[in-house]
Amino acid sequence: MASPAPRRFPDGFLWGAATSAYQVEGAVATGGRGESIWDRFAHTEGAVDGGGTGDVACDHYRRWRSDVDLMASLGLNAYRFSIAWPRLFPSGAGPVNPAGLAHYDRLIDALLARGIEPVVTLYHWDLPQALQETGGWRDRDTAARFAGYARECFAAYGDRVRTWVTINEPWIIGVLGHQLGIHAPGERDLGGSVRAMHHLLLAHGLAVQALRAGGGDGRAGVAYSLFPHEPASDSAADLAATEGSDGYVNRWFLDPVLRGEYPADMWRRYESALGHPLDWVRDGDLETIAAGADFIGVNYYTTRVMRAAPDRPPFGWEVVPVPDGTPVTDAGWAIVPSALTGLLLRLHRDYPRVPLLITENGGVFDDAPADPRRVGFLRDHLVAVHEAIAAGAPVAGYFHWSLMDNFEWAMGYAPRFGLVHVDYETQARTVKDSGRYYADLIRTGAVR
Ligand code: IFM
Repeated sequence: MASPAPRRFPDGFLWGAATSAYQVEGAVATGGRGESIWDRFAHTEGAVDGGGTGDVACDHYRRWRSDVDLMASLGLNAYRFSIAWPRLFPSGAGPVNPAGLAHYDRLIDALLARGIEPVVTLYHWDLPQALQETGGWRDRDTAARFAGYARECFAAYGDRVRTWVTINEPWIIGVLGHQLGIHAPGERDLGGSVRAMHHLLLAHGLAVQALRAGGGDGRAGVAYSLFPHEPASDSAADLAATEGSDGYVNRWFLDPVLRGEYPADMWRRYESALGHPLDWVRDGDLETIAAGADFIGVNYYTTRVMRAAPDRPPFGWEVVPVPDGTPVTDAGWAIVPSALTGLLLRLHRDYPRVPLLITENGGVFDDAPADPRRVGFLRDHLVAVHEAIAAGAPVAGYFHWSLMDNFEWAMGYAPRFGLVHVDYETQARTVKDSGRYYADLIRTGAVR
């Protein structure tokens, strides 16, 4: 059978892979780094499967030179990584720590020297613990602190970094960290979570204002964890549950940044679940949040199939378990590449003219170095991205999650997401078949 015709991606497409500081850096007590909420949380008994912490992780803080060589050998033209806020501001505020500043300075220069564009995330969950002690994201002042930290990054690196992701996955931070307590800071309070999520969006807006005030040509966006939704049936109740959950997961974050308003249906739902107004939202906040975004960062992993569950708090709906026989990753997440096409086209329709960047996409597959399932996952998702581009969606790049196996938060080190295998005993890196497949694809600029 003839192989399918190559689907070519636009010139200038960013072919990248992503990581985040706490998941790969290790060296948590080196170079004057302060404690983060993830250090504190991971060291809490029972918080992380297998008792893992980010103390060593992939030792990327020390091995960054050879890791940049590895990226170059794969032909990546972009690398998305995050700056650890507690490396720059060990106690959240005060003078910047020169050793922390110098570390990312060298990394950025090394990337650029290899023709790899640095795409820098400012907040990928490692809040300085000192700021948690003054209320963390529940405290409005944390948004102002974030803006100060962002300003410092723009001043130090803005001559070389063009693309900034302000906040990674505000919904996950709110839900897992503040509502369900399974991520740092381990809080369980619905109101606290809604409040924290508002301050995260405010932090984004303040950072965008700071970036614009600096006068450079940098662009900024939020990386959202977006879940396409489907109803379990055509019943009115399941359709309402699906629309409601889409408000909870997706629209609550997209609408304020891109339209300057919270979705009214979800606002009512939160007020009724909490029994009081969302009085932490102050006059002028939405104007700040709607300072906007130069792109939408799309983190896509799987879908949510929803059904009504009237007795289920807080909103009377639930996610339907993945049916037997559905293709899943080793984390049990359904593999649905076509939903990525739909998601990109929906974003293009609902928030027109905003460029889209796939800031994360990947799956847990334990096989290595031969990992045919990840090769298939990568191919099928890139075909899905190509279909969206062909239908008019302005997708500017794709970042695979992840460059290498790393610390998967509360799930510890067992789930492996990498294009590159990491032996955590020796820190040896081995490129998986998926890494080689991705390198070939980048070389040709096309997927078959
Ligand atoms: O590892 C995480 C990443 O930190 C944020 N997005 C989802 C990934 C996989 O769970």
